[in-house]
Amino acid sequence: DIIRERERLLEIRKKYQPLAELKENIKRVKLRTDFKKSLVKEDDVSIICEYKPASPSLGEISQLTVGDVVPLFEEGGASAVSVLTEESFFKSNIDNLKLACRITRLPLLRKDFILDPYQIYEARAYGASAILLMADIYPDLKEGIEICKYLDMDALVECKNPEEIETAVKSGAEVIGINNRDFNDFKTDLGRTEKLASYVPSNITLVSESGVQSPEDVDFLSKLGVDALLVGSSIMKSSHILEKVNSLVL
Ligand code: IGP
Repeated sequence: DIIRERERLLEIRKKYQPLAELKENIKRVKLRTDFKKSLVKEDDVSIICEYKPASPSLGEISQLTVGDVVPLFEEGGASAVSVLTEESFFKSNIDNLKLACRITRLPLLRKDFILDPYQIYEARAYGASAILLMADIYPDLKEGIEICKYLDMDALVECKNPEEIETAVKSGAEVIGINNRDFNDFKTDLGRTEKLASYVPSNITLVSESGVQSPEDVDFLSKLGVDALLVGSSIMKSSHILEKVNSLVL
C-alpha cells in the first residue's frame, strides 16, 4: 500500500542524500512567502491549487507538467500551490517542487505521505513553505509541528474527525485541514467540513480539502467559515485550467 511504498522510497532517498547534506542545502534556499498568511483574506475564501497528475481513485488525471499548470494557477488567482511529491500512486516527485519554486513566487505546500522528520527538511530544501502532516499518519505531531516552526514553515495538519482535531490543536497546529475524502472508499463528502468546522478554534486557519468541483461548492464551504480550499482533480481534469481556477476564485 501507499505507506509501505513511501517508506521504501524514503530509505533510498536518505541514502542518496543524507540529512546532514539536506541541512546544508537549506542554508542556501531562500525562505518563501508565508503560507498561512497568504490564506487569510478579509472576507473571501482563498484557493490552493494542486498539481496532481494521477491519484489512486482516478488513475491518470493529466499529462500536463508543473511548468504547464502552475503559471495558470497563479494567473487564475490561486493564493498558494500544492505540489504532490508521491511517486507511485500520484505519479509526481520531489523535483516538481523545485520546478514549481522556479516558476512561481506563491507559497508552496508539499503534499505527500509524511512519516519522518527527514521529509520535512527535504521539503524545505526543495522550496516548500508548508507541508501536509496527516494526524493519523505522522508519528509525533507535536514534534513534526515543532520542526516546521524551527524551519519557518507551516504545517497543514489534516484531520477527519473531532478526536484528530483535538490532538492537532493540543500539538500546536496553527493550520488545520479537514479532508472531505474518505480514504476507505475514496468518496468525497463536503458535509464532512460542515460537520467538523465548529470543532476548529477560530484562531486556527481552516482549510477544506478535496472534492471541490464548482463555484457552488466554493459558496457552500465559504459560508461555513473556512479560510481556504484545496482543489486538485477538478482543476487538473479541466481542459480550460485558467478559466476553471478563475471560476473558483471569488
Ligand atoms: C485535493 P481533490 O479532490 O480536489 O483532487 O483533492 C487534495 O485535497 C487531495 O489530493 C489530498 C491528498 C491528501 C492527497 C488531500 N489529502 C493526502 C494525498 C495525500
